Amino acid sequence: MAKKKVKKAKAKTKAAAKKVVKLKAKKPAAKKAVANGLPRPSGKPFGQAGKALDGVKILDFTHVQSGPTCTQLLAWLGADCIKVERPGVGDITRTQLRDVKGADSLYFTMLNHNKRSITIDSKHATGKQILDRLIKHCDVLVENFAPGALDRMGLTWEYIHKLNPRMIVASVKGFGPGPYEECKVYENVAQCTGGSASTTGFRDGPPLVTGAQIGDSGTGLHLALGIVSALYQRNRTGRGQRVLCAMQDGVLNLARVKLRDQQRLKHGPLTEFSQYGEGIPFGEATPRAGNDSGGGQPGWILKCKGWETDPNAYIYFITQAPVWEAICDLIGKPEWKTDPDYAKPPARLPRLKAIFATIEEWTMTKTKFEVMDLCNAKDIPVGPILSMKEIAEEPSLRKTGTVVEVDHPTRGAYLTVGNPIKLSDSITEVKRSPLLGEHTEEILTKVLGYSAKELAEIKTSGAITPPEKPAKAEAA
Ligand code: CAO
Repeated sequence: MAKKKVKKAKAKTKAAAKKVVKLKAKKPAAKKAVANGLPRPSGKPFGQAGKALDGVKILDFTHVQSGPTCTQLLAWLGADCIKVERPGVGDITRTQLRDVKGADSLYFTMLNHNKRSITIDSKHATGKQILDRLIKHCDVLVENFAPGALDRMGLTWEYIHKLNPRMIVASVKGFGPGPYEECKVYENVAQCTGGSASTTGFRDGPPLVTGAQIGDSGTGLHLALGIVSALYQRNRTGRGQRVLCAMQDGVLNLARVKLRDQQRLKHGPLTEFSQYGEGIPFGEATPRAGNDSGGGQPGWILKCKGWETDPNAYIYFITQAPVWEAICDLIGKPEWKTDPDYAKPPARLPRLKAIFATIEEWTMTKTKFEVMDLCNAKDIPVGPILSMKEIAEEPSLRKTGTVVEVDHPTRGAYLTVGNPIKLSDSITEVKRSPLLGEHTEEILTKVLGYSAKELAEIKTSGAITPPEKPAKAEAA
């Protein structure tokens, strides 16, 4: 009796399994999807299946440098970036550092490619209604106003999230929550408060800021990653979230090796710093290290042929341990290979200044490009100091789209830096920056669906046109 029951049960299970298999096989979706439920790979050739961020709509409330860097990256990756600007004024950088009279400055054009511009007075009642529609239409709002400015426009997180629960609100601020959160911040303020300036420069000189805009562009870059991550999470949760990048945090993230060194100080001197070799005691904080490498391989900037007249006839030379013997042969010091004072890295540490002086005697007999060729043939890492002129003229950078020539209706052709992130299936085309309000009508009618009558009413309302007396643009 019991055996019969078991047999029956087994037969039932088999039938059920067959049914399940049959049911699964019938599902039409199974034909379209691969086993893990994802769509089948595109059959189009690489670079022809659209852009990575196609379909992502950005309400771009950014200005100056940090925010525009972020939204320009997203626009290059395919997002539709709608830049909202104050009527008659626009992003303050349009007129800053102007080189061509009456034309948008390079400061603006080089940070706002691939975007559309709409002018809206965000404090005007009709302007607010238009913004409400844009909030409902877009996926991400990006802003880098002074703390509280977005709230003062009535665009609090609660308000935005209620209008569009899927909206991601991304902000750059100078500082995160804490004693300085209300402060306005520019590039060099962030470099100083993020730990970069105190660790840059020469020991016997004042702190230095760097030319690379690690506070503005660096934070914009961090913000772009935050936005893409929030978009990815939204696929799962269906919900938007706030993304905050503080410039102090962004700089500190880029200067993290210096916080590493701060903690190493507790355990003794930083032996890879030239200060150690010179017998100068360390203080309480990570010191400025001149041109020391910052990593485990000692390096320094050395003069090359022509340094007397060319301020960039220099090369960064790294005495990487595995190629030490090749360096000795190349610079004509083969005896150093076996000399106990030079053969091993710890023995070299107290002598680095003299070692680099000897290598420099050799580099000064060659141009920086000759040193580059000779060293790389032996796998010795070196970096010629390239001027911006040399970079602008470098053919290989033009070829890869890292330096791009763009045409502009009012300023003519200019050079810009293209997208440094190269995706094989999402090729970047660099399109010129928009003129102020160039796409206002197009966005109002084609994107937001306003009728011709409504457009006429908006035009006379004053929401998209400059006030009688345009607000004065102040220098940043
Ligand atoms: N319509 C109406 N008003 C608008 C507007 C629009 N379309 N766009 C901006 N405004 C208003 C803002 O609402 C704000 O008004 P309130 O002060 O009355 O609220 C006003 O313009 C000025 O905005 P702001 O304070 O952001 O600009 P600022 O020139 O005074 O300060 C900056 C600039 C960069 C210091 C500040 O925005 C800031 O600290 N941002 C965060 C950090 C940052 O990104 N810094 C890097 C800048 S790049 O070097």
